[in-house]
Amino acid sequence: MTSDSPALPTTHELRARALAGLGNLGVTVPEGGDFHARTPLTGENLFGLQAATAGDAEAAVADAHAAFLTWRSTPAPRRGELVRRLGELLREHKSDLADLVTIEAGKIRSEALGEVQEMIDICDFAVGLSRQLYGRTIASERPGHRLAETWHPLGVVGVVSAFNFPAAVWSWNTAVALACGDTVVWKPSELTPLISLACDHLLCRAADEVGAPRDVHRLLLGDRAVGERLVDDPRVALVSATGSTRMGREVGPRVAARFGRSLLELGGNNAAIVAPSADLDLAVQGIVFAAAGTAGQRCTTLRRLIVHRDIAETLVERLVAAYRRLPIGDPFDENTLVGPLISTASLDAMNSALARVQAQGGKVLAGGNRRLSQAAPRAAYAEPVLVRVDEQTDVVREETFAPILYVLTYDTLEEAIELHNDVPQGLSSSIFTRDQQEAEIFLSAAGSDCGIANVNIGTSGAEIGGAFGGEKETGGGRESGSDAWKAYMRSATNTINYSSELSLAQNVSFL
Ligand code: UN1
Repeated sequence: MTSDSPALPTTHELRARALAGLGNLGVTVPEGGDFHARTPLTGENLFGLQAATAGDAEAAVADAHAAFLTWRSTPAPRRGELVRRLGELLREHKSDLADLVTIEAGKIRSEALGEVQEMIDICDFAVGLSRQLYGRTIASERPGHRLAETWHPLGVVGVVSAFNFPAAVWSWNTAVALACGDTVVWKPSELTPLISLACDHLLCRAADEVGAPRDVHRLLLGDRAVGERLVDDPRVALVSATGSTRMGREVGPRVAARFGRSLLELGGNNAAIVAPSADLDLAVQGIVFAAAGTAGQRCTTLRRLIVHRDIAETLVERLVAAYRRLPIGDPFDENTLVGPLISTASLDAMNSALARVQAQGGKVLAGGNRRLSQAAPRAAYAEPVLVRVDEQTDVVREETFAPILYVLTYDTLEEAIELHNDVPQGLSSSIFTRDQQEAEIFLSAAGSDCGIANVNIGTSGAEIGGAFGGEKETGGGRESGSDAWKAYMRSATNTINYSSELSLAQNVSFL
């Protein structure tokens, strides 16, 4: 079904806006190839770019490895100066960077600016981190001995990122990896080359300005084959990959087969429990942002709502009203809250999930229509959809990367937590309640099994200060804040004998 058409900028206008933004950033676009930058706002191509060849990938890893040999011995606080300069440049160019995020990923202005802010925040964090790469000193069992732990850089980090956070997820990895003394080769999503060129350019500029080796960062635009080279190259010490569980299932074993490390941020199927005591005003706002924000295309998007039977009718009524009022359309329009899906393939996946869940007894309560603009038939604007389901069928247990929120009901908290955890993914979760006991049970070992568990706030929109990542098929990785930096370093345990005796541990005597 289709509904009224949104007024949209033309591809020509978007091309001009992208070129103006790139111009302000000082980026020269390597136009002319058959690797296309495109925009989901109209679904059309913007320019042809040059993709990296196998030879480019080989050279990028070799150069980044050579740079690593210098960078690893640069004092960490000096390395932090590079990240500080990057943060300053991101602040200066916030608006142009946000434009590119909107043009390529379709985010509304406020979320696109938020994405750049997330980059600035992680730079600030990593600058501080560059003076806090602490190891422990451990009490030795032997007299005249000291036992200590030292953290060293790992090597080249291969960053494979997704379209939905085309810049922020790169920055979580890159700012932290650089502070830790690693160098980075980045393979961004094929769907977001322009923002990638802009980030790479600002980082190269920062490197020149602070006198860091230029090859601390290399960008490889290209398709899956380019990413595969990073996965299989033994010089790439860590592969940090964000994407689908299907992708992670291939990357993880391939990297492990060569004894490399991987850090995986894969699919989520995030749920919120809404208890009878919940503040419903707060819950409705939190739910609608988490489920319909970013057109349902965050890993942290709320996909399942588990509502207590006593309040289900009231809450659903309020959600239906909120869904009917959601402004959908041009993400550059200040009033829009829901921009386009990334592609018509995403819309097809959404429609197919909806058809399947309806065949399994699901009832659409609001939304679900395509908004078609005659001027942009290749764009995929869709109404976020609320679907009532009686049980957690296979469709509900899958991650469909689109704004579908399944609503389930429960009677006891135990049952709610069981439903909550009964999916293969384990990224983010939340409970809306005013009952402290319920909140604490949800946060306890017997509660949510996710890497992120929140109270009275939605599942999406995490701050950079905490570690970000999830369990089960989400892949187990932790990025961003807290001590996620340890994934980008290796530790060495040092035993130092400052006595004049050779004493053996475990009271062993020899000679
Ligand atoms: C992602 O969707 O890949 O917590 C990352 C959030 C954002 C990051 C999402 N800070 O929603």
